[in-house]
Amino acid sequence: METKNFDFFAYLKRKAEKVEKVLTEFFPQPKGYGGRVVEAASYSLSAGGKRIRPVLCLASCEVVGGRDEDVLFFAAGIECIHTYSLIHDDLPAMDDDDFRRGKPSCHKAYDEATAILAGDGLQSLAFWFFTHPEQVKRVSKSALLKAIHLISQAVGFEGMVGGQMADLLMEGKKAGLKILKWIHLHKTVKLIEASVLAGALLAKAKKKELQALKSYAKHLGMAFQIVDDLLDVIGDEKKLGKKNLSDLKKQKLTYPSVVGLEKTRELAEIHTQKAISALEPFGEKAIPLRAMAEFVLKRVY
Ligand code: GRG
Repeated sequence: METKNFDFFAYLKRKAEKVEKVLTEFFPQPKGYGGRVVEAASYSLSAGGKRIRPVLCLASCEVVGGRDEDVLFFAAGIECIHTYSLIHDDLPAMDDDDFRRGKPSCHKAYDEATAILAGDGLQSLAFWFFTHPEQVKRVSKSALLKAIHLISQAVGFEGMVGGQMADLLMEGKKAGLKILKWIHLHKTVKLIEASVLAGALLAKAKKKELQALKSYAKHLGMAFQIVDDLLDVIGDEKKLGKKNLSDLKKQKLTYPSVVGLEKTRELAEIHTQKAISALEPFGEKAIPLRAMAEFVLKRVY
């Protein structure tokens, strides 16, 4: 399985555009006295994210023989959940970031209360997309229920929210690899895993296919988070110079702060390789998913 002749960026663009179309056409209008919150949500949603999770959902549907059209609304809902998590993560009570997706973060462009509500509204909107008649009519009801159940768990107390809580609790504290892995698995990996599994479930994947995709997604998610940690360090080095970096990174629990830069790079490569190996049963059909794993790693090389 080679990705040399595969234009991954064209693929990503093509798939992301399909999701974008649904998001744009079906996003609520900012009307009524509460229209400001819709504007704020729309501001963050259209601020230029890579759309990795919805595209993964489409790609895993495709690898087991499904069609994009059958999971587009579901994929749109996944992006709403992801964007809600970023809006809330940027709040002063959490990561306190002034910028997101290259633009002022939601609470900076609007205000904190509006940003909280925009995140809340996007989370509800996700379930509106998951259960939209256009989605319901295209797939088996039991598969759809399973996919919704899976996503709910992945982003709730036993997933992203739990991971975020642990991350906040560990701020400024010393912790080892075991805790770090747990945080990343819950905060980041579970939603990526659920995006992949949902796409496959909705396309009636077989048990063996789901197992392989679960392993792929888990390793891809780990590589994604480790690379994100590395990019943070690289970005901070550029901004601050190396000597102030150790002070800054004391606060944050990241792979480089726990295992060092060299081991972090090594782990990113190991997880990427494991993700790619998990795709073997799918042969050539898995080229887009393989290219996605390579893309994640390439962001730091
Ligand atoms: C607030 C409940 C709650 C959870 C927040 C998403 C999250 C959990 C925290 C974000 C912290 C962070 C930067 C984690 C690294 C992985 C990650 C989610 C990166 C951002 O995802 P991309 O690169 O972003 O897919 P775009 O903007 O392209 O969608």
